[in-house]
Amino acid sequence: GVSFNPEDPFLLADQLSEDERMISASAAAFASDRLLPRIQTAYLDETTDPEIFREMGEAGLLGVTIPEEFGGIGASYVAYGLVAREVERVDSGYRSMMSVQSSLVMFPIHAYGSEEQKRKYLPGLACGDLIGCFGLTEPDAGSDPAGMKTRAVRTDSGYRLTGTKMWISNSPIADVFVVWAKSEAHGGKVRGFLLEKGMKGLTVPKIGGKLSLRASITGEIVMDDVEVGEDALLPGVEGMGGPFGCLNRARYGIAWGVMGAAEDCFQRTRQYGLDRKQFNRPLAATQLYQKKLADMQTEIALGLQACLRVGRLFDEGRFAPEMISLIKRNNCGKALEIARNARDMHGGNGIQIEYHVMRHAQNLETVNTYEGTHDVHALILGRAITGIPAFA
Ligand code: TGC
Ligand code: FAD
Repeated sequence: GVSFNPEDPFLLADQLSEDERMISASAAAFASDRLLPRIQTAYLDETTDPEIFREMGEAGLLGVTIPEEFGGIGASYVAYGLVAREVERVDSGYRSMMSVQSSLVMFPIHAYGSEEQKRKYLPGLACGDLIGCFGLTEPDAGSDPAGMKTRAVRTDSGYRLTGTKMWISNSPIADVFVVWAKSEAHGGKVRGFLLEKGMKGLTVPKIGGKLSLRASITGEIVMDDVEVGEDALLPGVEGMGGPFGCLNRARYGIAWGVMGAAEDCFQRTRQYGLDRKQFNRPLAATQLYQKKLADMQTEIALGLQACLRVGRLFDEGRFAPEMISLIKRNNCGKALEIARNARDMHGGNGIQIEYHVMRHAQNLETVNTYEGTHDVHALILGRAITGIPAFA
């Protein structure tokens, strides 16, 4: 037999390739050396250091699935998930910065872009010299992005874009904008456009006052007759399948990422329970505390194993979007519950920044909502189960 490892109950590490283990270890080292020391101040002050992108790029953490010729490392989707898990162990906001750049900006440029667009943007995005953002959501189109109002109309030399995108991660500090709009010239179908910082008519106000994900900057993308050339159009995709193809990847990464946040909560709570005494014994000696730890460990072990399974299917090209809805929904909901319990199990200390658990819980409120809310993913699964779409 083997001895049971409470931090890796199903021997997940055994199921990874040598490359995947190496990438995971280097992401873990980066997260603890470079991200952890900054997070408390960044979170309290609601500041995002744009330099983090360059540091992530240097560490090889941006666009890991993108081929080497464009600056990536051509790694597996399992490796990408492992990176998300390690980064989110520190903070969901840092993982957000990484996953938007990798899955929502580099992926569509690589998958739907022209050769010229790939050469122009991907290497800079991979090394973090360029920061990207992804504009799908609008003030009146969140869960129903097909209801977007942003329009592209043809001009002599390209397109003119008008509309407002809302809740956009990275937008105030972005150099490259992947924006989705209904294009008159394409029968009103949704098309992707690449905008650049400084274009006339383009403004990116920051959304302040967030009580969640405070280390990741969020803003709007306001397009007031922004004129772009024909070369700004992503030629390779038409319709909502374009943005959804990106979301599949980001949602998959989030399913791994939130398990990292949950693991951090679990490990901190286990240690706290061993150290803290009440009634002359460690909290961890009580049945209730142990039961809660066992519940946490169980959900994390099951959640990670499910991520690995979907990741392998992803790498084999055998995934269905519903599989991703299942793990995104389950793992976000479970991680949020774990973080809230961890907060409770820390007593009064649990509300303090130094104990980390309440920050995770606050962050996970956002993660449970973005990239398709918990309930929207239930409806995606419900449609697959019954054959009846219940959205509208
Ligand atoms: P529906 O009729 O289902 O589909 C329309 C077209 O899209 C195709 N499609 C997909 N393709 C690939 N992958 C998927 N997952 C796809 N889902 C749908 C579908 O085949 C169809 O294609 P075609 O060619 O037949 O037209 O569309 P619907 O409008 O009824 O969709 C409903 C619903 C609820 C499923 C969808 O709208 C949805 O997923 N809503 C949630 C919105 C969302 O997730 N937004 C995320 C914004 S980005 C973000 O939050 C970034 S945060 C990042 C960070 O900081 O980490
Ligand atoms: P709504 O769609 O208005 O939903 C409100 C509530 O109604 C939810 O509980 C929802 O589940 C429920 N609901 C909605 N429709 C139904 C239905 N048919 N049946 C039952 N219940 C329903 N978007 C981007 O494009 N790019 C980004 O980079 C990005 N980053 C983000 C960063 C942060 C910090 C946040 C908070 C959001 C970000 N988003 C981004 C937007 C995010 O994807 C949306 O917030 C999300 O899709 C939900 O949309 P909404 O906020 O409009 O909520």
